[in-house]
Amino acid sequence: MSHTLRLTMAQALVKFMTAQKVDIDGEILPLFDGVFAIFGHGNVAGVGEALYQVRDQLPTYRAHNEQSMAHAAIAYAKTHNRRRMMACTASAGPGSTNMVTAAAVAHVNRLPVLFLPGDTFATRQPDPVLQQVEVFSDHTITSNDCFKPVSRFFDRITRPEQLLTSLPQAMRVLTDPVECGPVTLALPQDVQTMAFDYPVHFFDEKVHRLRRQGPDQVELDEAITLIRAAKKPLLIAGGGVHYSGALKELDQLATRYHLPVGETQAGKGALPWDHAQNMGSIGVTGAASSNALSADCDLILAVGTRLGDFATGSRAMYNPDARIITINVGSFDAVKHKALPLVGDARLTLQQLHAGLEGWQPEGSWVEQAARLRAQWLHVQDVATTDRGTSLPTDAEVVGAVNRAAGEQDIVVCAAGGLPGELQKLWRTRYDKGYHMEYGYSCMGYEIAGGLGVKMARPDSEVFVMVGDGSYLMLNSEIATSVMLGRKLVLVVLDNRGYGCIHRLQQFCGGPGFNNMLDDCLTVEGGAPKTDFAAHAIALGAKGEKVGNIQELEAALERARASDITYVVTLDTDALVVTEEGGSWWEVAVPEVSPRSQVQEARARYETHKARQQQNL
Ligand SMILES: Cc1ncc(C[n+]2csc(CCOP(=O)(O)OP(=O)(O)O)c2C)c(N)n1
Ligand SMILES: [Mg+2]
Repeated sequence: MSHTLRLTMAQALVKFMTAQKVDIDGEILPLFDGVFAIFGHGNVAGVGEALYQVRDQLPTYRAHNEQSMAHAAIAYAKTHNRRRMMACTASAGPGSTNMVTAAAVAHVNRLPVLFLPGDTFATRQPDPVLQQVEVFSDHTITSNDCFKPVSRFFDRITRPEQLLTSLPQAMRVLTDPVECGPVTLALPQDVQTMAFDYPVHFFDEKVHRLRRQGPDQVELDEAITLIRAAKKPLLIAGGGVHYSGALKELDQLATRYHLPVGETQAGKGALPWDHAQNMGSIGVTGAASSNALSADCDLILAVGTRLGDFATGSRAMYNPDARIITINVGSFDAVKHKALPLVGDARLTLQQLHAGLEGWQPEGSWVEQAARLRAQWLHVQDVATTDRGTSLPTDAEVVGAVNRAAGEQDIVVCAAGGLPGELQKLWRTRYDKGYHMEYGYSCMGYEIAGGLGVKMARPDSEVFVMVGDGSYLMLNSEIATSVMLGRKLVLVVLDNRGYGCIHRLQQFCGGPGFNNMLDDCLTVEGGAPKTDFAAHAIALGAKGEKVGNIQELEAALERARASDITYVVTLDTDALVVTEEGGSWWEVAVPEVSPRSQVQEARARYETHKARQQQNL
């Protein structure tokens, strides 16, 4: 009996992928749910032929843009809390470099995607081939080297037998709670087609399980001592709470010890909005309640968060005298902000903290202050999201209408523009996966493609994609894919005729309206045309309509819900009005010298905030 199997490198790769399984609460499922592919020279003959052979176990999805198909793969993995994932293959050259931005999105957000870019010939015999970037001084470099800084693991498979050692490493990274992120295997097109006698056991089924690392006893004891000394604690919940599946543990800890909880963009939904300990979002686009508590607390327990500038108000928001404890599965994040690191899986660590805090509780007045601030913030949300009946609604009013239309198990998706701020402040998240925001890279063009990935992961949920005119125009190709695959989305396009949030930021920094809103740009006489987003979506095979106010939007959302294909509702919105309450300073550097007095004034404000920030460095 032969103990080897003669396969091409590409055939071995996809066969190996079909053997990878994951254990989710006792259910064994394929780890890779499919492959997004746009073929071209560099992957059609090798990888393409191999994918065809396994199409029944590992479906191939043809998308319309390499960057956006990878966004869909990212959103898919995020919706599955990194337990299930997709691969993306593209042709050598432009097809592959189109995926580099998406690799960065996956990298920043620590989400697993297997990137399989085609690469130039390893033999180099036909060099230079079509789409080959020639580096004069170094022939080992190809355009796929661009993936290196945005991959957690990179390899170029220049011989078929390299898979034997490379694929286990790739799987380690894709399934490791700390290192999790994009993996790139660059596949020279000739090597994809080369055969090798692979050992049969290489293709044995492998079941991956989430590794849970408990906290170190010394770090745990130190943390418990510190918390016991605190009177005014605040817990910050980040994305790690979701990925660890620590929702129940968070709820129990927060409830038992009356801990106020602020949620980051990635953490939102860790507690349902109506949980008594949920103080709303925290940070630059956070709730006034969480932010006020962060300025006054004596201890911050940061769980599963990178503590990025949006969560910390560029380090100027928290009480500089507060101690910070960081519960994080990775030491890289745990040591930030002069914190006491408590390295470990969030679920296990919260369980052990819970047990160790018996008998402790925060000061009564702190608990009361938190409850009061929470009630005030809920009132702000109510007011901001109520329809004022105008023909130019604010983003907040649209958020309110979509939130009311969304059911218990539905999901809102967003990434860039003014909407992430309004959504973070105002969206009432009913369950853990109800709020899908890509705000690690905040990549314009993630929204629609991301919605597709979410829908593929949760076909029974209605997926509401909220997107600005700018992001829509930047990358909308996957509307066609959503129609083609029958993965229905509801898109709400907020058309304020330009890059509204950047325009406001420009004004805040003392700048004149310049090159952001369409009316402030170089255009032909008569100005930039009015884009008909509904007609555009219809042209791609979706349904679409334009509405004139919130009341009409609510009615259109009903029709959108009833539709069985992707449905686009567009409306004009106010570019200037945003929710003033809540929020905090965000460091954006302002010119030190300028002939404009507005810039000089903005610079003076900037320096005041910088002074406060210094106390927290
Ligand atoms: C790929 C990418 N390019 C540029 C930016 C910088 N940027 C952030 S928001 C924004 C404008 C977004 O416009 P729109 O989608 O219309 O939303 P609005 O700001 O009007 O709410 C820009 C240019 C980005 N985040 N991503
Ligand atoms: Mg806009």
